[in-house]
Amino acid sequence: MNGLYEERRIVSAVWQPQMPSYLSGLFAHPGGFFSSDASYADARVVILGAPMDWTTSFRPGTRFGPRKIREVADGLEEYSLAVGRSLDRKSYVDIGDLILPLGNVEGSLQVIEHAMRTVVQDGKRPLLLGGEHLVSYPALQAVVSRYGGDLAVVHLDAHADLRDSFFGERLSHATVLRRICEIDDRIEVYQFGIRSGVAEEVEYARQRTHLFPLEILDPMREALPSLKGRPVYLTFDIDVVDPAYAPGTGTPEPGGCSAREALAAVAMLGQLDLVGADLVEVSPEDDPSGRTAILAAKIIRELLIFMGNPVASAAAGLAE
Ligand SMILES: [Mn+2]
Repeated sequence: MNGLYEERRIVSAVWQPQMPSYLSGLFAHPGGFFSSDASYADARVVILGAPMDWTTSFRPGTRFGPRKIREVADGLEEYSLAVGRSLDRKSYVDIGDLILPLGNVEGSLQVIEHAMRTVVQDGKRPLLLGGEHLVSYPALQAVVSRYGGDLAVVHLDAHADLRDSFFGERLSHATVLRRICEIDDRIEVYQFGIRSGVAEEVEYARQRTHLFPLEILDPMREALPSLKGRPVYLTFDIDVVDPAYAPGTGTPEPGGCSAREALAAVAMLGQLDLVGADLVEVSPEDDPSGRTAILAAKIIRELLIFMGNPVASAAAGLAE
């Protein structure tokens, strides 16, 4: 540690996110991920939390994800050996968690979309902390409103999330990628690491997405070069990682990648123009060790380095 730990705590006690008035009424819990030095006006990347778990089908608890990820981030260094670069604390700001109407799915999605749309229209790159995976749907609605059909979506997950409905609900964390596909027919969706789904989803994927089952690194090496130069949105479900490394999630699925492979995958994404990203499904109550949230925080750190500074991507190949 380099003295930063104490500095962070002091800063987070007095720090104000300096949100513009058109956003400030939407947020509770001031942010403070890695104690950024930027104001909202100056930041290139904007971190925000969506503490929602209203449609979680198995173990609830992802509403506590954003808070836990911030808490454990205090234990990480600012420098990434995989990237060969430090966080630029002037490049990002953490504006805290959205105030969402408890149990109200559509109302919550509206709040998330409004906040994300505002951030994107302000020319910034959002980094959304879930929450359950359904939060990615309004996030993508907002991002598509700016980038249109040229957008590609990279989806890392144990689950295909392509059902048309789940227990009668069209808005569910089990249908979220299906809803995203429906926003605009031109959006290309690349799914990696998928190891759970039903036949209906695989059939839909054949028609509509690029689905790569089980593995992440080899298919990413194959598919990502074609995405260079295009705007890319990343949706990272922590349950793509094996429950041995990331037990703190609501619907764990054995047979996933290691933490190291997940970080190597993130490093590869640094080659792309990430215009927005989310990290979802961290459920701290299921993991007293905290390792899931620590992995999530490290992934966020790497994403911040890439998204905060486009030059950083040049070093990304090192980590493969
Ligand atoms: Mn999942």
